[in-house]
Amino acid sequence: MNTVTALSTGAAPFQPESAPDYLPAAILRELQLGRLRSIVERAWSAVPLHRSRMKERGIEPGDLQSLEDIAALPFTTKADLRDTYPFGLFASPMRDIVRLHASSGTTGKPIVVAYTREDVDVWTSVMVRSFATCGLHAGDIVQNAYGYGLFTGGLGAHYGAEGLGATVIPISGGNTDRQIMVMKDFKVTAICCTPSYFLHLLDRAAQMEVNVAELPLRVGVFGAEPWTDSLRRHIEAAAGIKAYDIYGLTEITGPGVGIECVCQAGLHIFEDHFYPEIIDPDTGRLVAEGEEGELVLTTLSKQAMPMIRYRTRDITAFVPGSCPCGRTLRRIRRISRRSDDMFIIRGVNVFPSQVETALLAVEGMLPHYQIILTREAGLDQLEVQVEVTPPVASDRVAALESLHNKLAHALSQTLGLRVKVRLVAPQTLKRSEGKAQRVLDRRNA
Ligand code: DLL
Repeated sequence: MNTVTALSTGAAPFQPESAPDYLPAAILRELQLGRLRSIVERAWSAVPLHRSRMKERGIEPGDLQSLEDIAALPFTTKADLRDTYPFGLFASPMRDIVRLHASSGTTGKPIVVAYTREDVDVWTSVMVRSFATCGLHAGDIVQNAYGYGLFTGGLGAHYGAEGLGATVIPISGGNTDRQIMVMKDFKVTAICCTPSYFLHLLDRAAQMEVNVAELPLRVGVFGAEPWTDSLRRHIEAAAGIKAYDIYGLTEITGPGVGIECVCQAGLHIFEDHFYPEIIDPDTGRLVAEGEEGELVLTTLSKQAMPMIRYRTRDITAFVPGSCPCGRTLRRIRRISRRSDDMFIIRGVNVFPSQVETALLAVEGMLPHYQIILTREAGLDQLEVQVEVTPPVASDRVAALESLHNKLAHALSQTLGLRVKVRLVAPQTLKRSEGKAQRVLDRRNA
């Protein structure tokens, strides 16, 4: 038995879609260069922002002679998506676009991404490869508790698990008691959700006197938010499963940019579709191999919305050397944190600036606020404390209550999350002497 077979968790047959995972490096690089050239050509000819940025740098698609030349291309940022909202970075006409997804922007508006039929197929294939990488196969019963909707988690995992030939339970997020009933009664063997939601499921299962470790569940595919190796160990021990880290982002495709294999020694990036670089976030230059920095991704095959050198703001490092699983795809370490102020609550991305925009649109609020993150029964909670103007502070209780409800509604509409609100009197919140510390993260306190 060779190493690959030995590591592929016994029952898992080789998944034909996974062949590109094992390409010799030289062939992979050649494939990447060919795809890079054509995607840059597409971005240049179809997207004015990409063309003007390249022109500013005096570079044309034909200048790309080697993969290293990618460093001459300009970066794309979340601000570019905001400034071209909603469809300004699309490279395909709407009649060729079969799907739109969206994720939080830095203010009230989301960022919008598009997929052609071919893009959905590529996304499905990287999700099939993701599941195969962590040992899932036809015959598995997959409880997909990522949210369905504009968030990419639900549909991404759904298409991938179906493509693999597994049985999908499209239960989406929430309704924890029903999740536990389904997990038990449907003999679920794999679950997909955020690691924090799985913790909550475990807590609730214990209260319901269900011992998850005794169920057929054997694999968890967890992502959409940062988590640690210690949390993995805790989950694996408590649930009697193997827990794998899956990474992705809406701007690039959704989940399926990279995932851990059974060695659990870094996330393999599906480099035939996503070209990774790691840069120093301050200088924009590549860091030395193995050093930590910001992950930058270029989509090598996306038709509807090519992304050139997208600055993810996610901090990681390449894992040096080759993986015992036999895949030649490079690996990154788990995402440890972000280089901006975005935080993630129950898998939903939140920027403090979104909170600010929403609360200042409500009359009677002062721009003094504090965001407090806590964890109750394994579930993340977000509370916004905000000072009200003096006339409001001296208002009747009924008026305050209606204002409270109005703000809570405005915030949940903007963020797509239930938010606790506490109105406080003027001059209550601590003032900062330097950078305001808007977010108090007490989740691990
Ligand atoms: O979270 C896509 C996804 C869905 C990934 C399901 C994995 C599983 P967005 O909502 O656009 O997309 O959020 C992307 O979430 O830039 C990271 O900051 C963070 N993130 C995603 N996966 C991980 C992970 C989806 N495994 C943003 N570890 C990214 C740490 C993660 N952070």
